[in-house]
Amino acid sequence: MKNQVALITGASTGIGKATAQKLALEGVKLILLARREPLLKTLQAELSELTDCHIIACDINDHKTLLTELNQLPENFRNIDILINNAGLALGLNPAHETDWLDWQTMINTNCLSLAFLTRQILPGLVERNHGHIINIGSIAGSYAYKGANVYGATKAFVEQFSSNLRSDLLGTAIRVTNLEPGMLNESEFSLVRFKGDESRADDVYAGLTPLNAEDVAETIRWILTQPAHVNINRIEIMPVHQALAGPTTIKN
Ligand code: 8X3
Repeated sequence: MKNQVALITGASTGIGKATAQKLALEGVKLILLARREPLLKTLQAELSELTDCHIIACDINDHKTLLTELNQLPENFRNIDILINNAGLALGLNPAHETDWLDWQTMINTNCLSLAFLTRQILPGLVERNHGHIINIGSIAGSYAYKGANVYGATKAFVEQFSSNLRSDLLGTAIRVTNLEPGMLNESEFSLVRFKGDESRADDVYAGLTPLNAEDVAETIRWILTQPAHVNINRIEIMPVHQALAGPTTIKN
């Protein structure tokens, strides 16, 4: 992987940050994309001792700015080899009829529309060079229903099917596509974002159990990327031991 170029979205915290740290150790050149510039700058300063690091401080839903940034990438970052579509979020855990429509819109925009938009921009270069790997960060929520996951789970089902369909379209090329589906994960702002900054509700999610760490997922990404060139890992589902599939739920009156 040394000297390959990886673009990581949602790079300032959680899985994105841990993956950047992991790939920097392998000598991968990094383009780190996230909204919060100060966090990106701190990470850039840390990783620049190990590899070349370019930051893009922009909201992934601002497609115009994103396009401008991609069009003016420095020369040594232009040929992207690895795209890690990690930016995404869950908002709320209310039943569908009590949710905020804007939350649904934000999740669909970020998790589906912007992931597809960025992928569409990067794909032609990968195909032209007949080389590369796209790793989409899906979720167990894309495969299994749970109460309150409504649109969040549906966006991750989109990511799963999009990944499979990309594989079909890219058949005949050397490009690899993987959908990585983590379960419950701490050390990210996932629950804090889901509960809109309510720290005690977010902490409560992890009380009394050991969730995955961002490092666990980053190590899985490193493993996926380092498989022999003829091997495509289609999907990986990864959960903490303390989480399992609950099965159908019933309620009695
Ligand atoms: C998030 C996984 O289990 O918290 O993508 O819904 S879970």
